[in-house]
Amino acid sequence: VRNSVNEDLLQPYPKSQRHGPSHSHRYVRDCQHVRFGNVTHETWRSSHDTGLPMAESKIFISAVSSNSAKPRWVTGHMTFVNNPLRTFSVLEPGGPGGCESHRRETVEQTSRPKKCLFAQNGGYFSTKTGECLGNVVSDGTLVKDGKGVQNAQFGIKKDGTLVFGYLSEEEVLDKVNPFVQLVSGVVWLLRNGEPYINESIAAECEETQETGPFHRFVNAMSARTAVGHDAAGRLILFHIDGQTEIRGMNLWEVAHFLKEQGVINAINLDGGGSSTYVVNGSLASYPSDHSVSDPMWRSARKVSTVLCVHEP
Ligand code: M6P
Repeated sequence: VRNSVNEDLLQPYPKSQRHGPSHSHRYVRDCQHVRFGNVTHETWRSSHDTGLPMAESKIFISAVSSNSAKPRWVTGHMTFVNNPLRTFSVLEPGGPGGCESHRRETVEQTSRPKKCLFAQNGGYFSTKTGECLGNVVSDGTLVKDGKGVQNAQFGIKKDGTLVFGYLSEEEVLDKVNPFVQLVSGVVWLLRNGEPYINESIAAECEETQETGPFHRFVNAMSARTAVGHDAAGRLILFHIDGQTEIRGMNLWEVAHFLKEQGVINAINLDGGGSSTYVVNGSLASYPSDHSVSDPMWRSARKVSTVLCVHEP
């Protein structure tokens, strides 16, 4: 999500799509490859070994080479979370009630009262109104109902199952094994270990022409964040620094990077100037937004929901 210049480049929601799905869940289900049957999401049992440290944060500086160009250096973090049912929360901006009041807050501010050891920005929001977009379930409470929006979702169910993909409204509102955490992204990056970007473009986007804003959103180099899981059922938070069209990765590069690191399913979350990584309440990334008073300095953007790793 960007502020002013080139407003649409990292804004994945065309105006017509900001208040609901462009396709019905039925469409998403019917148009996917037959090998997936009727199921439009993937599930994985989360790790719940309490003997392991709750999480590990790793820093990388990696070369990304796209075809002919000189390799670019990209910096970021991967956070590996054990027992995510107990140690991971989706937080509303600025605390409970933040989605209802369309609040925006820095990741540092949102993460402090909850004592998050690691935190990063999460879901998309309206840059005009501050509204949390899509579905949000925070610690067992549905605080934002996306009304069947067909964007890539990540959630954890009450029994610890990790869920990635497209959900019907009934699945979002399931009472038998309800979601205890749920957040909406844009683009399902990896499905069962393979890039699912072209399928996501078809499922999430009404712009079918090659040069539409959604393709620009996917192909733009930028700061990015994502959430996924590995074979052990660890939750994996991904963050990279960047600057839209200058530094960072496009979504294909993110998907390949995650695949190489053993990630099985992953969805893309808000990026660009929103991309922020916080350790113990302090900024640990290089945000791309320029300070308003002097563009020499960079400042962390006030964002919407936060992914938080905390003590059980
Ligand atoms: C605007 C300004 C810049 C910022 C850019 C980021 O141009 O606020 O300081 O770097 O937006 O936009 P995005 O989030 O799309 O990367």
